[in-house]
Formats: sequence, structure tokens, C-alpha cells
Amino acid sequence: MVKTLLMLLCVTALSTPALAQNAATGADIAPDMPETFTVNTERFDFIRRDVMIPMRDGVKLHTVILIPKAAQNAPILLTRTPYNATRMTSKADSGTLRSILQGYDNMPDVIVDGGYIRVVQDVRGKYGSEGDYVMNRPLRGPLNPTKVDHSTDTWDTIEWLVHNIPQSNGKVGILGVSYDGYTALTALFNPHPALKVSVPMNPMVDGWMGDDWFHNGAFREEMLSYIYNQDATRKKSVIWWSNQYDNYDLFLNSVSAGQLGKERGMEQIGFFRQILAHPAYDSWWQQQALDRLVPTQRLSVPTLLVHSLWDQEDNYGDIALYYALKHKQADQPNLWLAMGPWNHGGEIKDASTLGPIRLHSDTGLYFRRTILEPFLAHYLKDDAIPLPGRVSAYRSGSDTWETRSALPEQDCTQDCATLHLTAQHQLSLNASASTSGSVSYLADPAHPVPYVQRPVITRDAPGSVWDDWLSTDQRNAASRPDVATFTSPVLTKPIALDGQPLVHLTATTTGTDGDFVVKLIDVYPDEVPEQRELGGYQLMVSSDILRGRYRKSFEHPEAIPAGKPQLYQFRLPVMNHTFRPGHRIMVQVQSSWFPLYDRNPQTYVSSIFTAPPEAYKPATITLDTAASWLKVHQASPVTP
Ligand code: PG9
Repeated sequence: MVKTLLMLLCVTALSTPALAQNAATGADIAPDMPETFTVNTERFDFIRRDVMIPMRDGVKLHTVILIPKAAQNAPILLTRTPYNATRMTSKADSGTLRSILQGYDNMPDVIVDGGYIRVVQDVRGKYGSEGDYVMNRPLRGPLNPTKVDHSTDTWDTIEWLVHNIPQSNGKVGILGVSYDGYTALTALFNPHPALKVSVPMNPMVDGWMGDDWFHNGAFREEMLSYIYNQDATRKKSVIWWSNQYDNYDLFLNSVSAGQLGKERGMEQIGFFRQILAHPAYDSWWQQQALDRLVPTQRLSVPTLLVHSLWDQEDNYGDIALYYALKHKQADQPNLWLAMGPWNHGGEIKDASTLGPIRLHSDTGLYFRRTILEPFLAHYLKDDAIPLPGRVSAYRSGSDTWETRSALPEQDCTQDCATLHLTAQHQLSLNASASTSGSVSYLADPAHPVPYVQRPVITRDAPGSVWDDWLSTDQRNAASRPDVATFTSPVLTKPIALDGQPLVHLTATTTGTDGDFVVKLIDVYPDEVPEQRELGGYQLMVSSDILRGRYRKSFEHPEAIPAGKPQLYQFRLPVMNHTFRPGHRIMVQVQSSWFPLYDRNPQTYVSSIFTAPPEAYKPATITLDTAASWLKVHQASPVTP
């Protein structure tokens, strides 16, 4: 069991009177516990302060401040979180800062070795903080008429910190993963002058387009448990329950995500009601998307966006934001990007493997030592050289780090590789190959394609493969009749692809709605002597889903005319991968990815959240291979 408590300096005993009456004899007996126990911290290497910092509206936010005893003129590293500041700063039964910071969203090597003062704050409405919680509280504006948001709360916090920590040098950096990366981004609005650097890692940026809640309109129903745990109570005191071990059964039996949420009483939760009310990309989503909002201001704080190439939760937003900033102004003097072969948050852990694949080194350590530490030190301590390149990118396949001035342009127009689908289930890089014909499959919502091998176990529960599902073997999918598979010949030379593949599918369906999942896959050679279990492994390198009703507009869904060819065009997540000689390139196309994404009934209904059981019908999907391909930037081949 995780040892917590230990760093809470004062523990108030629950027993009340100092002397309790002995019931039998009537005599007094002294209890063991003092009313308040004070931990002797003389031999700790840090000072802990638990404070309530007042915000401009009077609400006080619980903040843990950890100051190395040797600190003098030290910069502050701040994280603002909905995940319990006390838990995040109480991980060990030890008096050393390094042990205390072993918990979520801490990097003892960076923080302790760097001599930083560590500050972790509960956002308003969560755990020790006062006020009301709102999921990803929108910035002040049309969706937030109050005087406060995360940007003002960050400003007020920094103002307090720089005036109340005498050991600090008055410079603050904000950083964090996922939700805590989202709060690091919101700090960029009207930033406090003492905020010198922001490092949003795997931040949630646009919950509808491609981060936690939807991807291109398909709802991520595996996130229902997160919403339940996070939003039903302040301190996660009720948690998601299920009477079924396999989420595949649970979600199938519940018919729709809306129905399951209702069965769990989730209509009591404001954010769930918002989700039900906003299935399309309407102004409610648009007005809180940070890739739209951040570029409305000059990026004045040096910002390092950190992206995981196998991020199972937020693999859209930071890259969308990167391009949005670059489109606004090609030269962004305060923008940096690092991306590596990580799952969500993998960069702050040991990252020597990608799923079962052994990498050449601990890529998380490399990132922290050679990218993050110098970046922080340069802006917070003025004593190190700046990063050599604007983009530091790990090239999977060849296991190398690259330094570049920019990502390739978002939609490839130069040096592009086109991967053509053929009617013979081949994938051809040759523009003159014969591709005419079609490939069909039957998509049946009664037997959706599982996104991982069953049983599908709830994220965070023992046995769940959630963290690594993007790097799981795709062979199970390839052998299903409702997954169309297209494979290249065995490569004789390396092919290095990077940027965001653009999917261009032309298809008909016998239904009036439908989903398209496209997966770009590296197929390993049949025999991999140094790691035999990788023989024939099918590793996704970029994949995503498009809900067919949004093929023309994300805001205004439209039924699909049955039997009429339609274009389904969308971008896949960024990749930076070399397919090596002996490997093959594969594309898989399927119409469900369940139960990560809710099932499309394949009959057009106004909201899939309330689709009745009779709307779920099998449909035949036919891909016109002559008009179906993927296009992506081809980098010069890098041979390891
Ligand atoms: N991906 C998680 C999340 C971020 C923002 C909103 C909801 C969920 C997280 O890991 O924090």
C-alpha cells in the first residue's frame, strides 16, 4: 500500500479528551495519542509549508510548498492540479525531498538535483482548495462570466509565492502532465511577470477534436469512469463501479454511452450534462479549445510543449497548438517542442521500452537531462545555454534523436509519400500502380472490433492495458473479416515518414452513418532474433477515427446518403518513424474501436448518446481503392 500521511507535519488525534474515564472502575486512564502530534523535522532536508493562498475573489487554494533547506535564491517550479496536492507530495516515509517527490507528476531528478523550490496546488474545488470545481474551467469569456479562471488563479498564486518565499529568486516556472499541462497552458494568458517558463506536457487542449473526450466526433466512452471519479465528489470519495469485468460486455449491454451514464446517475454531474448537450463541435467546444485561444495572444513566455508519440489520452492538442501558433506567426521566438516514444506522461518516467519494444536507451531520462533541465535552467537560473533546436524529436524505428528548426508543414505539399490502397489488399508507394477496384467489409455493431484484446479492463484497474494500448499488437484486428488490411511488400531500404498523415478515403456504406478508423502500422519481420516475441508484430505508428456524420463539417453533422460514395478526409496524429528494411508498411481500416469509442449505430439519429437499440444495424462498407490513400511527408531516410 502506498505510504502517505507521513509528511503531514501535524496530525490531530481523533480521540477527544486527554483523559478518558475507565468504564469499569471509574478511574481516569491517559490516552496514548496527543491531541496534536508534531513531527520532528530537524533531520529533514526540506521545509514543508501547507498554506491557503487567497485568490482575488476570496477563495483560498491549498498549496504545498517544499523548500530545500539549502535553498537560497532558488527558482520555483509550480504545478496546479486536480489530482490531490497532498498525495503528490507525500509519497514516502522519508525526510528527503527526493523520496517525497516520487509521486505523480514529479521528477525528482529535475526538481531536486536542480535545487528548485517545489510548489503543488490543488485547483479550486478539488481536495484541500475552496471554491467550485468545473472540468477544464473555461477561461473568462462567453463560457465563464465570473472574474476568475485558471489564468487569474495562477497569477494570484505566483504573486503570493514571490512575496512569501524568502528563499526564492522571484522566478517561477509552471509545468505538469495532462490536466496539469492544461493548467500550465492557461498560465500563458496575461501571464504574471515572474512567470519565466511554461512546460505543458501532454496537455489537454481540445477535448472534442482529439484529446480526452472525443476524437473527430467519436465519443471516448472509456472516459466515463474518469468523469465519474473526478466530478462526482471533491475528494474522489465515490469511484466508478461495474458488475462486469470486461468493459466490452458492459458497454455493449448498455447500448449507448448516454444510457450507461444515466444508469450510473451521471446526470447529476454538470460536465456529463454538458457532454450530452454538445455532441457536435459547436461554439461550446470551440470557445474553450486552447489551440484556438492561445494564439490570440502573443506567446510572451518561453514555452516547451512536450508531446508523446504514443499518447493514449491527449495525442492531439499540443501538436494542434504548435501548428496554430506557427500559422499565426511563422517565427515564434518563445516556442519549443519535444516529442518522444512515450505514452501519456511517459517522459517523466523510465522510458526504455515502448510497449514490448526495447529502445536503445531510457528516452525519458534523455529528455529530462538534455532537453528539460537545460531549458528550465536557462530561463530560471540564467546559467545555461539555450536548447540547440526548436524541435527535439525522437525517430522511432531508427531509435535516434533529431534536432530541427520546425515540424514539416501540416498538410504535405513537398516531399510527400502517398500510400495507395489497392483492391488486392496491397499498399503501394508507386503512383502508377493499378489501384482500381474496391474492398468491402461488413461492420456489425453487435460485434464491434475491440481496441485491445479482451477482456477490456477499466483504466487504472489491475490488469488494464490502457497506458500502453496504442503500442499493442494489431494482429488480432488484422485477422478479423471486418478489418480491411493493406500491406506493402517487404521493404528493401528504410522509409522515413514524419508529420501528420492525411487520410483520404472514398467509401460507400449501406447505412446512413458510420465510423472510419485508420491505422498506419509497422509490421516487423517474421523473425526478430534479438527479441523473438516481436516476430511479425504490428505496431501502430499513427491512428485515429472519424465519425462519418462529421465528414463535411464538425459543427453541423449530416446523414450519409446510403450507397453514394463519400469522401472521408482527416489527419492522423503526428509521427516520426522509420520503417526499416525487412519490415512492411500496413494500413488497417475498420468501422469500430470498441469500447474506447462508443458504437456508431450506422443509422443516422440526432444524438448517438440517445440512440435506441433498434438503430444499431449492420452495414456494408465499400472502399473505392482508386480514390483512397494516405499522404505524409517523407524525410530523408535515416539508417541506424
Ligand atoms: N488525460 C487526463 C485529463 C486531462 C484533462 C481533462 C480530463 C482528463 C489526465 O491525465 O489528466
